[in-house]
Amino acid sequence: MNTLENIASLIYKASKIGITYHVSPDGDAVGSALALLNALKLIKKDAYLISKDIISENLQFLKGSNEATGNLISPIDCTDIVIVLDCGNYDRISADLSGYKGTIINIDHHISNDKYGHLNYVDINAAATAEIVYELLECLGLDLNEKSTEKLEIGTCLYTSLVTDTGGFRHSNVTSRTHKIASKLKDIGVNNTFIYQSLFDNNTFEKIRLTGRAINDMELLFDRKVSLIKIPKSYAEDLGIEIGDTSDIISFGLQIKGVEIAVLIKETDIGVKASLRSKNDFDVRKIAGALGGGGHVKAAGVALKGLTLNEAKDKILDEIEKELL
Ligand SMILES: [Mn+2]
Repeated sequence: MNTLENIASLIYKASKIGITYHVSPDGDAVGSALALLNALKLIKKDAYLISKDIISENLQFLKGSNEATGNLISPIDCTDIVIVLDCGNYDRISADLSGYKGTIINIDHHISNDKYGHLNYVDINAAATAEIVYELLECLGLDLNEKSTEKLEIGTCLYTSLVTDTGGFRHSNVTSRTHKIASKLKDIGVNNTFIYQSLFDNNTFEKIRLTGRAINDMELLFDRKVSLIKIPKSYAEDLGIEIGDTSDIISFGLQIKGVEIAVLIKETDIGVKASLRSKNDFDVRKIAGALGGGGHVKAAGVALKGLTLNEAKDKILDEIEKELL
């Protein structure tokens, strides 16, 4: 049975537990994973992080983030369960599970989740995977009303997930549950200002200049309903940085009056990565899905391997045109 109670009892029976998330982990992936990691250690479980990725700098204030070295990419021997958080598809797991014979538990909130686990708990009404992790911690018997250093560290991870996956509590995925959990976390001393500043008021000058250059080249298409931002690798190279996370850059595309869909495409070593956001009813997951990607109704993405930026742009605009007509 795919219930949190069952997952909790499996966790209690297990001695060695691996935790992982989606590749290029965002705030929710990292916050959920580290909240669970710290909580499992607190209940004396031998838990560890499996990660092909290194955690981005603005998330390194979270306890346990240093465990993602990029070196441990498959489960260690005798791992009873691997818990995959915030990851909709097997191919996007930031771990190599090909030789793994144990139990895979998939905990997620993406509507496009493939249910690749032996146990799958997918709650598409959760604004962030951290909401599910919070409930799982309750099932594990952790008292999240109690103030302690450990609980504060766990709470900081969970709150970070909520803030990042809801755009600072502004997206339509926010429910009363989101606020209830945030409220409980605030009660145990979670510092929302510190978290916000660590996440967002922490950019390098070069990143802001990259943002400026990307915005400068933004195009408005389809009657000014669609904004498009293109980021060639050379932009970042000129500034001596990696392109990195671009979720803050795409949000500028959506801030324009009348724009319904924002598209951001960036050049990578293997092709192009595209992100899509929508303001109202337009389902960008459909666009990403048609091209082999996935995500949520208002936030989706797709990797377009082997394409140039212009080829990727044409493909995406073709799909958008089909849906707009
Ligand atoms: Mn998420």
